[in-house]
Amino acid sequence: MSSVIAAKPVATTADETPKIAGGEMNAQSQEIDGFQLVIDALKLNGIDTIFGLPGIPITDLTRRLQRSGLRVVSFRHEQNAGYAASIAGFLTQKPGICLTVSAPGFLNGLTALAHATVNCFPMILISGSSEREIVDLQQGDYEEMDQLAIAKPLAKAAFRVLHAEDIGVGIARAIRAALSGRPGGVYLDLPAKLFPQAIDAATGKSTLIKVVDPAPKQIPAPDAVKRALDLLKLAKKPLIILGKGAAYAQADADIRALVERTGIPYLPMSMAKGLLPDTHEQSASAARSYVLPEADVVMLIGARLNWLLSHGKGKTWGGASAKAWGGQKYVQVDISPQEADSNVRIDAPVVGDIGPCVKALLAGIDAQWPKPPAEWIGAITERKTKNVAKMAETLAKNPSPMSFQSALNVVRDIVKANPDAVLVNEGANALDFTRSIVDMYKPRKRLDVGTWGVMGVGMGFSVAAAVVSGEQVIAVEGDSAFGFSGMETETICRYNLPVCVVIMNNNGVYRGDEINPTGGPDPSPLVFVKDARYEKLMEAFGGVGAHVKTPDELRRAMEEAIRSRRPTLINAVIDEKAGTESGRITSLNPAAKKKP
Ligand SMILES: Cc1ncc(C[n+]2csc(CCOP(=O)(O)OP(=O)(O)O)c2C)c(N)n1
Ligand SMILES: [Mg+2]
Repeated sequence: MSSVIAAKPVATTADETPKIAGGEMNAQSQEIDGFQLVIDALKLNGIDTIFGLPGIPITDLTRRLQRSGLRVVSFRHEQNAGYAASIAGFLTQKPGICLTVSAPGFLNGLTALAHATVNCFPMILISGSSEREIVDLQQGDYEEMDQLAIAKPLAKAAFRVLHAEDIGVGIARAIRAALSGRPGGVYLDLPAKLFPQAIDAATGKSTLIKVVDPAPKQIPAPDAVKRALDLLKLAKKPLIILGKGAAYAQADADIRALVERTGIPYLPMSMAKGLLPDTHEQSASAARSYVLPEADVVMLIGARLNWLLSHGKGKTWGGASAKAWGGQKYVQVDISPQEADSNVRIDAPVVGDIGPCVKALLAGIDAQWPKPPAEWIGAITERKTKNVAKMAETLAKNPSPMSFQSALNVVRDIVKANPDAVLVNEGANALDFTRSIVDMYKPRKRLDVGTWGVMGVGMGFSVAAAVVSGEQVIAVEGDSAFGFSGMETETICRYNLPVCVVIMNNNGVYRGDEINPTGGPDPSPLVFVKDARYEKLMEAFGGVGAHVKTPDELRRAMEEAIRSRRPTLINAVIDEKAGTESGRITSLNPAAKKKP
C-alpha cells in the first residue's frame, strides 16, 4: 500500500485545467490522487451525470467532475438529488449517482436510497465522510457519523473505500450491486482522507475496473417456461399484470407481442402505463375491479403482489374475507427467486430477466395458441364501455371552481398531443385521478410515487427526467406533494429545463375545507394558506408562472409551456371541497372505534 501524500502534484486527464486543494496539477507529474481516480472510475464506466449537493469533503470533487466533462446537477436539498438519481437509474438502466456531504447530507440522501432499494431502481449514493479514527472512537469529529452502518439496512449493498488504490474496485462493486439481479440502492462511503491520497499514476490507472456485463442476463429455465405456458393455455379467464419491472426491462416490443399474440387482457400498474398505449383494446384498466376477482390465471410480469395489488387476496381478488385467497392461479415472471410465494402461492414462477423470460414465453406461443374465450373478453368490454362512458360524462362537466376531472381532462389532451412528454405525478387525489384519467402512450413516460406512495419525488424526478431524456416534462402535483420539493423550482430554472409543473391546488392535504374543531386560531393540520400563489415561486427564479381558474386557461398555459419549453409553474385552482381522504386508499387509515 502506498503512503498517503496529501499535497503533491498529481496526474490529470488531458481535458482538465486544474487547480485542486493541495496545489496546481502538472501534466507531466507521476501521481494521481483520489479525486481523480473517483472521476476516472466513473467515466470509465460510462457515468456521465451526477446529481448532488456540494460541501465538505466533496466540493472539489463536484468541481473536478464538471471540469472533466461530466454533467453535475446541483440541487437545493439532497433528498431531491437522491430521488433524481433513483429515477435516472430507472430510465437509463445505468446507476443514478447522488453525491452528498457527510452526516446531514448523507442522511438527507438516505430516504432516496431506501426508496431506490424498495422500488428496485439502480442508484449509488456516494457520500463523503469524516475521519474514521475519530468517528470510531466517537471523539466528536466534524459531521461525525458511522454512515456505513446506518446505510447498510436500507441499501442493497454498502461499501467503504479507505485507500486510493481500492477506488476502482469500490466503484466496480457499487455498479455491479446496483445493476445486477434485482436492481437497488447502493451506498458508497468515501472518507475525506481518501480524496487527496496520491499514488503513482500508472499504478493508480491500472487499478481501475471497467465493469464487463454489469447486469448479466438471467435466462429462465425451459421447464419453468413450459409450466407457465401449460397453465396459461388452460385458462378460461386469463389476465396479465404488467409492473414497473416490465417497464424497466426495456423489452417493450416483446412484451407487446406477448400480450397481442396471446390475446390476454392486461392491467398496467401505474408506472407500467404506456408499455402498450392505454387506449389499447386489450387494456382492462377501466374494468380493474371486475377482472381481478374474476380472473382464473394471472400472469404477473415484473409486478409484485404487494399492497398495491392487495397482496393477491381479500375482497379485491374475490376472497370471502380480508385474508382469504380468491382461488386464482398465478404465473410470476420476476428476476428474484424469492419473490414467488411472498403473499400467495405462485403456481408457475418464471425466474429471470423480463426480456429473456418474455422471449422464451413468446417462443412457445404459436398460431394455434387458444385465444381467451369470447365470453371473458366480452364481459370485460361491456364493463369497460360502461365505465369509459361514465368517465367521459364527468370529464365533460365544467364546474366552477374546477374539479380534478375537469382540470385533468386538459392534461389528458395535452399528453395525447405530446406522447413523448414525461409525466411526473404525486399527491393523493391529484395522483389517483391523474393515473386513471391521463392515458399514456409510450413506455417509461409515467413516473410517480412508486411502492411507498411517497410524497416529495416530484421535482427531483422532473429534473432527472428532463436531464436524461431531453424531453418535455409535465409534473402534475398535489399542493401538499409539491411542497416537499418546491424549492427545486430554482434548480429547474437554473438549468433551464423544459419542466411544466401543474399544481392541483385544493388548499390542502386531500382537501382544503377542514377546520379546527376547537375553534382555536390554529388551522386544521390538513390545510394550507388559502389560495396560495405557488406560481410566484417559479417567477422568482425567472421562470413562467400562471394562475388558472378554468380548463381553457389551463390549456392555454400548458400549450404555451410546451411551445416555449420554458420552466413553468401553473397554479390550477381546484375546488377545496374536492378530494377524498387519502385518495383511493382511504381504507388503509386505521379506523377509530368512534369518529373523532
Ligand atoms: C413523505 C410522505 N409524507 C407524508 C405522506 C402522507 N401523504 C400522502 S398523500 C399526502 C398529500 C396529499 O395532498 P396533496 O398532495 O395536496 O394531494 P390532494 O389529495 O390534495 O390532491 C400526504 C401528506 C406521504 N405519502 N409521504
Ligand atoms: Mg391538495
